[in-house]
Amino acid sequence: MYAVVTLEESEEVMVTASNWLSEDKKQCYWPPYKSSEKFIEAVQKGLAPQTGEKSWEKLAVLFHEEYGTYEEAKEKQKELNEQTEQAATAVNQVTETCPLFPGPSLGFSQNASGSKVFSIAVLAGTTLEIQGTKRKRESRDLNISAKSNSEMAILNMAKKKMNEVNVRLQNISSTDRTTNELKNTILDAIAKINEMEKDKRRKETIGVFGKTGEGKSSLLNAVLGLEGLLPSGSLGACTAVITQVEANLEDSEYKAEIELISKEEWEREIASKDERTDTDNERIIAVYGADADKKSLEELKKDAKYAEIDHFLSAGKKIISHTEVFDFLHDVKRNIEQSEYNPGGWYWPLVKSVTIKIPDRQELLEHIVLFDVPGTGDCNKIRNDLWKSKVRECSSVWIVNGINRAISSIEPWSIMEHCMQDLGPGGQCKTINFICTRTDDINIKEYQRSARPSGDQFTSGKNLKTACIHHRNKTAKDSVKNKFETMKSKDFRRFTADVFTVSSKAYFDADLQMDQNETEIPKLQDLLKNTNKSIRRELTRDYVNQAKGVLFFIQSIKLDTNEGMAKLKATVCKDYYESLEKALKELNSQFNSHYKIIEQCFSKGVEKSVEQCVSTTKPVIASVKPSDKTLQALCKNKGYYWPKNKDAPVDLNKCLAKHIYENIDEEFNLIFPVDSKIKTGKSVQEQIDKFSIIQNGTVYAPSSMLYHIQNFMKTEETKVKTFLKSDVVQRKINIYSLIQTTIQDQMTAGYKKAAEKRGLGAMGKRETTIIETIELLKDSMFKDAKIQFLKEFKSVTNYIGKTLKTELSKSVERSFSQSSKASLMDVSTEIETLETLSEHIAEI
Ligand SMILES: Nc1nc2c(ncn2[C@@H]2O[C@H](COP(=O)(O)OP(=O)(O)OP(=O)(O)O)[C@@H](O)[C@H]2O)c(=O)[nH]1
Ligand SMILES: [Mg+2]
Repeated sequence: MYAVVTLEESEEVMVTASNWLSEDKKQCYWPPYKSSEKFIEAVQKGLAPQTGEKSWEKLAVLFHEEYGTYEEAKEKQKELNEQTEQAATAVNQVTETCPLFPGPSLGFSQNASGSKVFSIAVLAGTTLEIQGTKRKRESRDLNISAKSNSEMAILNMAKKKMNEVNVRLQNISSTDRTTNELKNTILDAIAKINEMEKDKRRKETIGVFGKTGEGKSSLLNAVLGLEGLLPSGSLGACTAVITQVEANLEDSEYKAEIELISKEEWEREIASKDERTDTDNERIIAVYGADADKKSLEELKKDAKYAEIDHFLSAGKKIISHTEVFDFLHDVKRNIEQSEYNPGGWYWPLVKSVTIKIPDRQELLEHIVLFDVPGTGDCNKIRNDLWKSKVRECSSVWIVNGINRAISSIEPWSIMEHCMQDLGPGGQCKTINFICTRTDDINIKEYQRSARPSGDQFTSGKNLKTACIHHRNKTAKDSVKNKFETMKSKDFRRFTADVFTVSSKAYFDADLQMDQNETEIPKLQDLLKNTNKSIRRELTRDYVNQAKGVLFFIQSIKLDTNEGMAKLKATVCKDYYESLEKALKELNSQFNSHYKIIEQCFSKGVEKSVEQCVSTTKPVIASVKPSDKTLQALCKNKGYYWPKNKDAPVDLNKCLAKHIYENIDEEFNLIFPVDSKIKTGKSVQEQIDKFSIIQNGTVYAPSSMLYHIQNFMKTEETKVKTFLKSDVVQRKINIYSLIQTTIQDQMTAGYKKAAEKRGLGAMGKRETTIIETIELLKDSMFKDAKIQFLKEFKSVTNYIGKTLKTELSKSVERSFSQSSKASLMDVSTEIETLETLSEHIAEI
């Protein structure tokens, strides 16, 4: 067996043989070897202590854990060392702003001005003279002022404290069953919060949208500092598949996970030669080669290429992995790129989704997912659905457009208009950034002629070019901001918006002689870094809160020694339950009044929909009429189709839901604002924030058991509220989407019937069938949407109440039911440390 310990004197984390540990695991025999090889050999062999001529020292240690294999123990050692290093890195980042301060190696002290300063020992310049025994270290005490950016240091400090508590708990040996049960409950709780902290799934999604060729992929490459990571469109090529980019936090490989459509889906799409749209034909040519579009499915099946593609699709999923970007791009390209060249070698039509994971970009991508969304044009049912669901996932959107046409082009704005429902009430988007690309691309003479910039700065040479670029950047920024302000859509103004003027090309190309900051790529990188930091801060806050909860719980046990305490506890416990019931009642009544308001709005929407749905839908169908294949595709796709080269898709279900949206959106946004920080006075989040079972004004002496129980309850409340916060967002997206899905479900049979119309006058027959279906269903369809929507609304509010009730009842029960009469351990200093960490995390 092997043990992982921290040497108390040097704070070095080491792997030792378990048989070198004393019984209480507080000391460890240490061999006198100078060579590290010899030391490792002794550990691996588990040499008996005092073997050899020289005597072995006994060192004070902090025991962590034991493992069956040496490798497992080394893994743990690595993990603990990484935690210390991260703390050191975070602290080093603030050394320039923080003066060196002599203080205790861990803990808090007062600085000259009397404010609290958190100081942490950073070990530097370690030199091993004799393996493990004498370490010369320079120990620097560094201060983290309350304002400094040190969430990593705070997290690591909290983790270290909890680690120590864990070790102390494990070392408690008792024959008392209750004590052992308590001990295990607490150990479980610590293990859970450590798991939670390791959970890297908390992500913010940024969707990058824009017309084809405007520079989205190039922009992402520049922001990630990886030229050529995503294929960018030279030689008429462009991105054809929604590509998700995230960090590879596991190893140093570039990885692509490519999910393919099924063989059946592909065959269905290309089956009927006569019904293929231009897009279908384009896909067939890309996969099988020139003229393949002229062949029927049976004819295609005779080609060797068909068997190759059949085999390719049978895998279902494809993984590509390389250590070099260049090799990676080479292999990934044909799966996500579309090109008119070399028809017959491209896989993009067969790809459902692609996730690219890149190493060494933790600072930029740790908690961020970027979506490179292809410019409009391609469409199939699977990807249309994917497109919608991806839009709903975005917490931020970057609209990319060439600076030359930043204002004049209407595409990005119409994409935005089209997405508004899925970004706002139906999604979770908080920010829209407009990114004007290709700022380096300027014809000076032309620009001077058209823009007529005036002033002394327009001299000659490089300065003239720079001046023109700056002038154009500023003009574009002002104009886009202006457009944001004057956008008619009220919905648009709900988002936080900013404008960037970037050059992805100049970021990599020094010959273009643009200062890196002038390219504004660093600004976007900062945006990502800050998002990561704020998520790390949230995770740290959650960790510290939950760690405090565990400590308060431990401390309340220690103080549960008084004879008269049982009575008092019973009374206070009853108070908590009563308070919980009261708070739930209040919450329920708030939710009921929300329900009534939204029900009224919905009813108005239903009324208007019944009256006007036919006249609202007719012009939309008429807009696709010129091409019969488009109308047919629309019917085959359950009322949704994105014709090639159109700015936005045709969406009949959305159009049918229009009057409902008009009537409910405002109220819905007040109840579920996209940003939970926005106070609307009506938001569900505000009701959850307000919810508390702790009576205002009840103050206990800081050393009393009830004080610790109260604090434990506070941390439990915060924990359940944090959990609900992200859950509520997902559920509200679901509520909203029910409007369209209910309409779509009801209309599906009608769409199918319309798609089946053939022969002379099929176009008119399809149109008539759709209109007849709407006429037939209008009295039930919208009402049904209302029923589904309100049912889900009720279910969400019930769920919130139920979760608060269940979780907090459990917490009250846990804190009052334990009946240990013996003290478990004293963690008052740890509580003090974590309280101060809490204050710090609240301030940064
Ligand atoms: N001069 C200049 N050219 C750029 C810049 N960014 C992109 N380009 C060029 O613009 C073309 C299109 O760039 P992409 O990044 O492929 O555009 P995209 O928006 O991803 O296009 P799709 O994938 O079709 O949606 C390429 O030839 C790029 O080299 C820039 O900052 N300056
Ligand atoms: Mg692209």
